Amino acid sequence: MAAPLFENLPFENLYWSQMETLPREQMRVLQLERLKKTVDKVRNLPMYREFFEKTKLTGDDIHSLDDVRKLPFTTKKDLLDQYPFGHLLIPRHEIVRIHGSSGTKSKPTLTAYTKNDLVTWADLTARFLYAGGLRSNHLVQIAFGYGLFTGGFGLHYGIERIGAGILPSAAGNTPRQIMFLQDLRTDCLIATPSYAMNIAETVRDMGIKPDELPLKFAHFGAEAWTDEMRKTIEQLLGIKAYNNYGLSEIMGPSVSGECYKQDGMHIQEDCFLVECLHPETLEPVAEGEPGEIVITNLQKEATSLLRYRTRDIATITSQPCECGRTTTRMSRIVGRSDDMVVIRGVNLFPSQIEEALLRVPGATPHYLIQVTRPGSMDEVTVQVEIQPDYFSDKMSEMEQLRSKILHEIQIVTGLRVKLELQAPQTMQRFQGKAKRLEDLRDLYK
Ligand code: DLL
Repeated sequence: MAAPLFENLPFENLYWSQMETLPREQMRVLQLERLKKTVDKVRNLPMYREFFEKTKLTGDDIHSLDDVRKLPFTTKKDLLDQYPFGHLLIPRHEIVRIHGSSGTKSKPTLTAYTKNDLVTWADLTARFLYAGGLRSNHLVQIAFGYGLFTGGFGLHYGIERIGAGILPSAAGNTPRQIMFLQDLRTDCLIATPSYAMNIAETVRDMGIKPDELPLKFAHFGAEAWTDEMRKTIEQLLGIKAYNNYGLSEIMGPSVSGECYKQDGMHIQEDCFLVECLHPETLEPVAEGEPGEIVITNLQKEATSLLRYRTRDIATITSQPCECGRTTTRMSRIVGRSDDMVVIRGVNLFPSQIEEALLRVPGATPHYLIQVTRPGSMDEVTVQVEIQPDYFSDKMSEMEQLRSKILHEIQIVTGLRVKLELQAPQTMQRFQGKAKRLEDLRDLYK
C-alpha cells in the first residue's frame, strides 16, 4: 500500500486554511458571532416566523453556544413544505447555483448558492482534500454524478481551487474509468465508496495488480461505509482512502472530512455548528456516545438552516488530532435514525451487517437486507454475494461459509438472521449511492 503521503511535509504545508488550527476559544468566539447573525438573518423566514414571533428571540439573546438549544429544529419536512424556495434568504436573481437532494420518495429539497457561497464551498472542500493529500501537481478523476447531486460539482471546484487537474469522468462505465486510471495515470479518485468498490473489484477481475495502478489516494463520501470496506478498497487499489461528509440541505460535501491520520472527520466549525443529540430526547449525548448530527449553518448566504436534523448517527470527539488541527472530529456515520430498524427490540443498522460480512473471507460487500413480518415476529433476511474463489457446488463448503457469516452477524448485531448466499456477480451494483435496506413490514397498518 502507498506509504502515508505527508509525514515528511513541512508543517506550514499541512493546512489549507488558518481556520483548521484556530485555538478553540477563538473558534468558539467566531461561532458565537456567526450564530447571532444567522438567527437575525433567518428569523423572518415563514418556517421560523411563528417561533420567533412567539419567543421574541433575536441574535442578542444568544449569549453562548449552548444557547443554540433555545432555537427551533428544522426537518426535511419543513423544507418540503417550503418547496421550492420558501427558505430563500436572498432575492432570486442573486442565486448563481441550485442543487438538491436525490428525493426518490418526494420532491427534492433544494439549496441555493450565491457567488460568495460558491467561494466558501470550494474553500471548504479544498481544505479536506488538501488534508488528505491533494496537491496542485495531482490529477483527480471525479467518478461522482454531476447534476442536482452536490458530489460532482462540490468536489470539482475544491479541486480547481487547489489547482490540481480534473478528469470529470462522472459515474458509470467502469471499464472506461479503469482505462483512464491507467492511461492518464490518475493520482486521486473521487466516488461513492460503493462505486469505488465496484471499480476495485473490476480492477481485480481484469487481473490488474494494485501496484500496477498509479492511483495514490481517494476521497469517498455521500453514503455510509465501514472501516472493513475501507481496508478492502485500499488493498484492491493500493491506495489510502479518506472519508468526507456533508448534505445538500446544508451545503453539500463540506461539513467534515478526514486528514491523513484517517481518525475521524474534522468538522469545519467556522461554517457549521454541529450538535450530537439523542435522536428521541434531543438532549446532547456525552462525548463518544452515538447521537444524531444536528447542524446549524454559520456562513451561508442564500439558504441557512437552524438545527437541521440530519438523521445521521455518529459520535463526536474534541480530543486533539495528531495532525495538529484543532477542530472537533466526528466518527464515520454508523447509520441513519430512519435507516435504523428495530428488530425484536434490537437496533440494527445496515453498516453492522457490512462490518460482519467483511470479517468473513469469501463474503463481499454486495448485500441486501430485507426486513419482513410474516406473522407477529420480525424477520431479517440478508442476501450476500460470494466471492468467485469461494463459490462452490459442494454443499459442505457452502454450509461452512454460511455458518461463519451467521456467526459474525450474530456477534456484531446480537441477532439471528436468515442468510441467502448469492452467486458471484448476481447482486446489483451501484454507481451512486447504494441501497442496502428494504423494510417490507407495513408497520403503520
Ligand atoms: O451526499 C453530499 C456529499 C456528496 C457528501 C459527496 C460527501 C461526498 P445528499 O445527497 O444530500 O448530499 O445526501 C446527504 O448522505 O445525510 C448522509 O446520510 C449521507 N452521507 C453523506 N456523506 C456521508 C458519509 C451528499 N461520508 C446524506 N458517510 C447525508 C455516510 C454520508 N453517509
